[in-house]
Amino acid sequence: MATKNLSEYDIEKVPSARGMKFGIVVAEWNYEITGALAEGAFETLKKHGADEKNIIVKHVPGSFELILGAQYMAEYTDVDAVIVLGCVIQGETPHFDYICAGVTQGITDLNIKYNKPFIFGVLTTNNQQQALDRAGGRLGNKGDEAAVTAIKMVALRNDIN
Ligand code: RBF
Repeated sequence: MATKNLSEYDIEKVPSARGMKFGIVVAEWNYEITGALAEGAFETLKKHGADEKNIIVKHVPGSFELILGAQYMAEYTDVDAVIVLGCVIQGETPHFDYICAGVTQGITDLNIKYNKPFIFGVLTTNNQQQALDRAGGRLGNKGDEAAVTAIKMVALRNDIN
């Protein structure tokens, strides 16, 4: 598992997010964690120039529903990128492998289907402490990292297009 601080990045290498539109889909399961991821993502997008009114935040029950929630976002809004945020903790579920595999493949497929960035901000950890560490704790916030990734991918599209 990565041990780098997820909130540390080279600020010089992050393009401006001015004018970009983002969707954030947040799983309610383990909300203590996913709410913190969402806050991190939202604040990081704003920090880099995104307008609050260009960030749509929607919630789904669990990580498994992130796939369809993200598809709705792409289908029914004009966002440039979708960030999905969830937290699956191994100790709490025998479903762990199934949920993780389903979400990973589902989100991967959406990138190709829509030719649009769907950013994978799902923590898959062995226990709650590891998740807390990555949701604004000792190892930063995966939401921050997901937001920076979304900005970079939209900028890449704008650059090539
Ligand atoms: N959703 C999560 O986002 N994280 C979890 O750790 C998680 N654990 C689950 C454990 C069990 C036993 C079940 C049945 C569901 C779990 N889910 C979890 C919810 C799942 O993503 C989905 O919302 C439900 O399975 C839909 O009924």
